[in-house]
Amino acid sequence: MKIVDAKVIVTSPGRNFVTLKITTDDGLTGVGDATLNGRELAVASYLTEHVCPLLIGRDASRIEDTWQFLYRGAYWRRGPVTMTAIAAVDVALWDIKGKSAGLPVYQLLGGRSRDRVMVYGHAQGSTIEETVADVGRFLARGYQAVRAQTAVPGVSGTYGISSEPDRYEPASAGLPEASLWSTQSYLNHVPDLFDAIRDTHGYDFQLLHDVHHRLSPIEAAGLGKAIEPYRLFCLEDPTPAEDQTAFRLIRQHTTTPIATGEVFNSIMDCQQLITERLIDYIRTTVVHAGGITHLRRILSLAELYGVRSGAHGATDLSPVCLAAAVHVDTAIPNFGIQEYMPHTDATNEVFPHGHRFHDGYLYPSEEPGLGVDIDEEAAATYPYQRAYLPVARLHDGSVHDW
Ligand code: GCO
Ligand code: MG
Repeated sequence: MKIVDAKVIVTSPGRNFVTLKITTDDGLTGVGDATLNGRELAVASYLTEHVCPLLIGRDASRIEDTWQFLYRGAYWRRGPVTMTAIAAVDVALWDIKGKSAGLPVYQLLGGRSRDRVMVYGHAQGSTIEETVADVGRFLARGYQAVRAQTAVPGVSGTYGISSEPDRYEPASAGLPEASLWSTQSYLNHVPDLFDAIRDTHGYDFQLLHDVHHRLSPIEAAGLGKAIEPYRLFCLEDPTPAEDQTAFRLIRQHTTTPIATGEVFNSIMDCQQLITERLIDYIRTTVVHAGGITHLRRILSLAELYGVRSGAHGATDLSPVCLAAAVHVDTAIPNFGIQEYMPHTDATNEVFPHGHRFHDGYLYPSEEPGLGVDIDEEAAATYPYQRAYLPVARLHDGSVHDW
């Protein structure tokens, strides 16, 4: 089973996606998500110029060897661009292996550890009252877990708040938008949000919140401590994630569970966080952490230390990534939760898929392989549009952390 073609498809059905499609000499195809939000063409070019030529003629069944070849065999390791490209190859090869075996990918990973995958949806609002009402909408639809974000007074364009129901778009076309950030306003405001949510909806569901890496370790420790009474499922990305020792300080002060890692691309990025038990949920994903092969290694290490999965699943992770994520979530023993922001109709048209959402849970496709494809004709009707995530600045004009 030799690889005869590897092509990169860039499409923008409402937002940019990069997809790798691999074809074998016996006519099987596999797809892998290669989308790196705001840096899409860097991965497309890494694949086209440097990786695809290496794939032609290789045995498509040698997933592990191909991973080792692309990672260990290259002098320059790690980094989001490289690891997203390797992930795309890896996932496409798992898709092909599933198709050649006639089995859905979760069966290749050891079969079901669970019947369904709990997800969290995104409640949001421009005021606390609006967000509380939005949480109610999710609960009424059967969600077991809801992430709640609210606009911060005096912080124009708070990230993650949009007028669209159920989702927000993380990037916008053109050059990066400037958004204002005030830690003081945020910390003064956000505990009232959890208070109002628990007061209105009680404690019989999981509540989550994302800080988007905006706090210092001691600010995060204080927030975690202040919101302990509201019993969050997890507080996500309290501080810039690459500073692993910062989490020691947070841990010393609070029992609020901590999730981080959506920006990580290697097991080295989270080794200390896991082995020192500094976090509770690891948010690494198939697309940004080296594919199913590498993500499984991270999750196996995490299992040993009682850390559970909490995979990133915003709309910039394509339905190809989500399909793969649901297979992994279904199979692993230490699943925690899966983020879920539904894609637009245009995106779903470009990526027909068999995984399904129902009543607060995702179910994997039962088709052989990943159970997702790319409709190349539809994809071609949505040309790439340069887009960026916003950049946060403080009142004095200086750039702040993401
Ligand atoms: C989340 C996120 C997203 C990311 C975005 C980056 O938890 O869903 O933080 O909003 O910022 O996916 O590309
Ligand atoms: Mg996040």
